[in-house]
Amino acid sequence: MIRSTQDGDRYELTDPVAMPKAGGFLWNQRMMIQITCRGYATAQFMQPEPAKYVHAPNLEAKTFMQPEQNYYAHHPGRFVYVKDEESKELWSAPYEPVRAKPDRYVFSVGKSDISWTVEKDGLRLQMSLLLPTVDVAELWTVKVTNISRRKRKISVYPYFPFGYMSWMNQEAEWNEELCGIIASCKTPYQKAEDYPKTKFLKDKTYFLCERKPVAWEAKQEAFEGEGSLHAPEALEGEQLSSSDARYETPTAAVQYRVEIEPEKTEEYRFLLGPAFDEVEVSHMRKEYLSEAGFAKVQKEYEAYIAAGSGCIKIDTPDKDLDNFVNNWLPRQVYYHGDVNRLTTDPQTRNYLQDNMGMAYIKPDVCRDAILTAIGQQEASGAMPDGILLTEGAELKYINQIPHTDHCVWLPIALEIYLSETGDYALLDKEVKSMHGDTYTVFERFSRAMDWLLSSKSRDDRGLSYIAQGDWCDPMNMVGPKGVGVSGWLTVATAYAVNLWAGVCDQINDSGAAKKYREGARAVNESANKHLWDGDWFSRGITDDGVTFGTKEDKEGRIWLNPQAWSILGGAASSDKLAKILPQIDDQLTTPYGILMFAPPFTAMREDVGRVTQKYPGQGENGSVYNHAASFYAWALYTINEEDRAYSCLRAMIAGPDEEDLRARGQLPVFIPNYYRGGWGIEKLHRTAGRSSQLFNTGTVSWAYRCIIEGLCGLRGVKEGLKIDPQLPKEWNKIKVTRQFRGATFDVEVNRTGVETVQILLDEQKLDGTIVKGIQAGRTYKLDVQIP
Ligand code: CEZ
Repeated sequence: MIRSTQDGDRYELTDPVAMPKAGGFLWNQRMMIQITCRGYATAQFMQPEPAKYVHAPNLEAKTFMQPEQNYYAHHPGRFVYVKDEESKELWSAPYEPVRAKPDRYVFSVGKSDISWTVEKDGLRLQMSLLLPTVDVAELWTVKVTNISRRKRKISVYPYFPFGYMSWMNQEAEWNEELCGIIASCKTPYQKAEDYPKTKFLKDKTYFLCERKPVAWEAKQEAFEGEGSLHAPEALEGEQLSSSDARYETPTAAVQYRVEIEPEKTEEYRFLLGPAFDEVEVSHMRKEYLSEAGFAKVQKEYEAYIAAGSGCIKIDTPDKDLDNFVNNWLPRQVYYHGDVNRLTTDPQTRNYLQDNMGMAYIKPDVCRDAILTAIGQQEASGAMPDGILLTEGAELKYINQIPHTDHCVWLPIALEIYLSETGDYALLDKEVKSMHGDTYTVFERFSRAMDWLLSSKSRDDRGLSYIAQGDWCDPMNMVGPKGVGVSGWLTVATAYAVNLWAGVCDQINDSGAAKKYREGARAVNESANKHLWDGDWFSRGITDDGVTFGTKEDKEGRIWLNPQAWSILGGAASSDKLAKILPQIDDQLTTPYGILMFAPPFTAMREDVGRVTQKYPGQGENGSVYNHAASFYAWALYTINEEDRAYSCLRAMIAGPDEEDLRARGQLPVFIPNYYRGGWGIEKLHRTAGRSSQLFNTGTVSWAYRCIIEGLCGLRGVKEGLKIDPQLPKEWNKIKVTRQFRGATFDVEVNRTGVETVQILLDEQKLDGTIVKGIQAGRTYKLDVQIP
């Protein structure tokens, strides 16, 4: 049903029915597209706010990317109908809208293109999608090959519906000069003050054909007629009616009538995208719509993706893990760090975590992001809810709701950046904020930590206020009165402040280090005093003084985050750890990963908030929320729990067995933000494991870190590279190639009878476990023996 090819850099699905929502995604800095194996697509571009050039057929609400999106017959998609002009038989590729069973079907997701091969009744149809690196456009190739032994008379109809573009003004028509269908609209608005913003929007959508078709439809109604998408009326006749759309739903369908000899192929190229005016359309056509133009884009885009191929290649007993880590995980990290989920105001925590992963791919991007973020630090030392990335950007949606955790992510991102680069000079850089004050990076971080420790952020007991949310966005009703506290944020504060103390140590500021360590110690003491529930840490205390996430709770009894971060921040002593870990094994572990909490809520808890209203087992309501699981995996590596860490990480990747793949419904080409929980719960068990299909997730930076610094144990420290592999017990050997500070490390790790880790560096015994004095450009050979 699925297979990987060529060193795992493509995944192929050979059945359009087994995993209907499985898909792939491509992006560049101005757009992204997610497309399913059956041809449904969701695309958006930045102008600079996210916008669409292809729409749903009804009025759409503007929102962030949704999990488990539903697809329906008229959902935007990219399709090609094929009609046998002799038998009048009709089918379509990739699979929708006709849903005729193909004789052969391959959906193939590559890192820089997505393609399909569909065979039916002696014809082979190939479709493939490319994106340019900078411009917003889809480059489509469609090839039809006669694989039967007789000459065939067929019509080929690419069908790229535009949807309901606007309730104010929309139309579409064939443009002879541009050789394509051009649709135009006015982006709807109501406030007069919004008019200037709409003036320069790309309100045209074009579908251009390299080869002129015999006919077309620009009006959706004319295409479907009294038929349906399974059998559009327009395809019954000999020729499409060459309609236009005048305040009617626009579409793009074109017809090629061809006679093909056996073994012959007809090849077509198309361009789909948004434009401001016809001049721009014409420019896009010249630039891209040719064989040479496509070939150039393919090369450039491959190079763009290759620039994000990361810093590690592994060869382990787990080949599926290798495929994922060597090809797909860095790609997903790169996507996050390069385009910030295509928002102009990413949530501060997302921005910092998405960019911290870039420390392994393009460290300068991480550095710039840290500077951009602290350039928006408030005068109090607090961090805002979102980081504004373009001029005129505003804090929207969730960023208008006060969350109290944003400072925590600063030292986390910084630590990773410093480990990877050793660039401690960054700390001395002066940063003038958007509010006008100037401090060095060091001072800004200290101010952020001071804020976390101050009485503005903590109550008399020393616990951290939650306001209307912490890392868990929808936990919005624990502390709206300003009293409720977050158990997670309390232990996370200790982690952040401790990390910062560690940085202070590295620059020999022992006074500051002492102060912050003492701060963290006090926080941990408060956590232990007020949040320890006997076998685990509770999740918080509400405005009304009710502690939740405790043994007494029937729902939301044990939460993963307070446990994971009590390990990271030091609140959990070894006695407590010995109690916590088995509880996580028993209560939170499922075949699809570790749950964010359990059991899921089945009814609103007004003192916790809308997280309890999400569908049980979905989203933050007790799913395998991979972001939370990735914190836990990292925490496990910090205490040498390599087996638990590996299984936690491994469960984030769909497959390899078929049953698992079917349950998840997703190809192992990205980690989704969640897999449904509810495993073992009567009404929820059937859907347990199902993927959200949402590739926007803070998980990936942490997962990549876990592989590099945890599993492979190749972690940067100020003086060099520290070697401390943590292979799962059943593994005896791995090979790794690691890029680090400009040098290459070829590493072989073997489990032998040694008592402590033994390291040979270029065949010489290494003193200790740190390779120092690394020279960029050199290749080092490391032979590591582990107990
Ligand atoms: O959003 C993510 C956030 O982008 O959820 C995480 C949070 O840490 C990330 O910053 C955990 O809450 O209900 C909501 O508002 C949700 O919280 C979503 O917005 C959620 C989505 O899954 C987006 O990817």
